Amino acid sequence: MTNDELIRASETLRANHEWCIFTHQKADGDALGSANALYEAGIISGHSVKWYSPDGKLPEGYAYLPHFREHVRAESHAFDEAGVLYVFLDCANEVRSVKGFDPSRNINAINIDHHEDNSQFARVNCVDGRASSTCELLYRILKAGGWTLTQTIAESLYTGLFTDSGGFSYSNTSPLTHRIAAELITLGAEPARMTDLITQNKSIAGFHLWGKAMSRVRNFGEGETFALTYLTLEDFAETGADLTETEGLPASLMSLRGVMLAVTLTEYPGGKVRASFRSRGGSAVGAGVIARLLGGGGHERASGATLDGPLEECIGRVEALILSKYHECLNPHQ
Ligand SMILES: [Mn+2]
Repeated sequence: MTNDELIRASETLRANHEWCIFTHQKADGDALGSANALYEAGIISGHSVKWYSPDGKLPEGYAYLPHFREHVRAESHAFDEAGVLYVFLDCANEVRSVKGFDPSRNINAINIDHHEDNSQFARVNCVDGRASSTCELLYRILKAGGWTLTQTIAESLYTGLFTDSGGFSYSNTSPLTHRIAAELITLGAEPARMTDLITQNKSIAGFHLWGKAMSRVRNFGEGETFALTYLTLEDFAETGADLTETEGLPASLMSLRGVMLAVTLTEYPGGKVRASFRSRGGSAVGAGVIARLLGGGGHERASGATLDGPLEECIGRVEALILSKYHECLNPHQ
């Protein structure tokens, strides 16, 4: 990502008075952090800002973000308002967000993202697959363009840096990630307070839901170890937890000793099953590869795919796919 590209993104934002921000389905800390940071930056510099996503409910733990309550649910959008800039944050493609965006229409849109498999769907694409998070990239855009950075903006950006890098622990954590974190701390994003806000806020229902998933984790595979767990609609009904409370669960499976790849399957209302994959560096089978084979996508070590149920069938299918891909990697010439 060159400085010219960062400036171009900043100028695109500056040149448009009205912004419509879009985040992806099942928004995470990075999507929410970047949306809130940009929302705040827009408001204080006199822009008119709206924020849409397909989510009916956002993870309540992030309610400390300044514009959390301004989020509007939208199934689809016309994308035809004159003078409006459509801003996609943390979306690898337009399908992950509100429906109705047609890349062939040359819509006035900017795509700010850090997924390696981003489809470059907007008129202006500011995509850096090496950035730890969309928040890291957004910080660089705002900084390059000389935007005012407040404590509130710093806390929003810190949220995405922290969550997408696993608390500065994943392989996407670079010296730049730490340098930006340091600048955000200087602006008032206090690490201990932020860690409390981000991680120490599970609901008791969510805790019980995690307990169900944890109690069912099982290992499979030989030579290399894989882990799998699942959650049913019944689990949500019994615990009173909602779908937002699974955030962080797929990553937590990687704390199992020796596990190279882990999958969490979650039953959704309506019959779909969401598969979330995490893998360790050096794993013969990467999370990204498996998700793409199932029609999904994401990062090399953190990815997901939406499958057609029933759940039981998905469990068998995913397990078989991981094992066959693993054997293929071991014996590439067969
Ligand atoms: Mn992200």
